[in-house]
Amino acid sequence: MKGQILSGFLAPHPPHLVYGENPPQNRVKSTGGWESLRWAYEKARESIKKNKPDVILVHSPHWMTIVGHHFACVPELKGRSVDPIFPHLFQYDFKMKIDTDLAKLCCEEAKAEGLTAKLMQNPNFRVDYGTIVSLHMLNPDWDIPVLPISANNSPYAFSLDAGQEQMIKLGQATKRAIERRGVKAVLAASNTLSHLHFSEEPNPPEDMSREHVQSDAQYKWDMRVIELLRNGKIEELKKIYPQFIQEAFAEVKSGALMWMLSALDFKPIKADFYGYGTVIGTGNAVMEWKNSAGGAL
Ligand code: 2X7
Ligand code: FE2
Repeated sequence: MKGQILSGFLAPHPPHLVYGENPPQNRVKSTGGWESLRWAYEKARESIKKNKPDVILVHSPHWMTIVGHHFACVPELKGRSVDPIFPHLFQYDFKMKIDTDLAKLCCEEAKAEGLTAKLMQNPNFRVDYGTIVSLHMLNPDWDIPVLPISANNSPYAFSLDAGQEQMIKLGQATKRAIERRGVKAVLAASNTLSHLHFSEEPNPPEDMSREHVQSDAQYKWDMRVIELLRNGKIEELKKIYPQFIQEAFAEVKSGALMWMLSALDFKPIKADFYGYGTVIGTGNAVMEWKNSAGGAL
């Protein structure tokens, strides 16, 4: 059977969301916080439980690779992941099953697109917090195999255009690999929108009286982008993307959103908006693109 992408998610990864939730895997405990975003993720969790995908693929900016696009290819990875910037918020004991057959097909298809691609086969690899936070927030039961994909550094080291072009090819390669593997897949674009944040943290970090947008300009950018995405205006989004990235310092520069939209063939799907919230001033939206809404299923 030909595989298919059931849906794609914009699944931001501030470690504060896991910290605020207090799951048993996180050694650091909080009194809560960032509820609007955490409750937005509850809607994503419900959708995943309902659709029962075989695999969740995640593209994270915090697994950055300089040479090529890497695919995790070890049957199980486990260990403790600590956020290098917020180690007091995130010390997470992870354990994940990986669809290694899909990793191999993704790597093959990425090479067929002319990309440099590699399998990551180090059994002691410490998975980055971006991958883990998005996956935990989407499926805290960890009962669905996953496929972590690295963010190649080209949008930063080379140029935005060349970098995004690579993400578009990576998206197409990912789609073909899923079809060949014959699985029902969900894609997670692990990205914050506006990304300038405060340099001082309140005590405790979950003091929500101190949480707000970093600037009105950033907020306006986020709303403009979300409005386009809610209305399926992908071609218009592409036009303003460079300016958004530059002016809002948007984390989507690292490629996850472009990868996901490309895998969905840039269909004008009206994304379901589950919620928006700031984390230390950055703008974060949880959204879902149901592939069936674009007439593909
Ligand atoms: O990695 C992040 C992020 N993207 C946004 C906010 C806070 C922390 O970490
Ligand atoms: Fe980040």
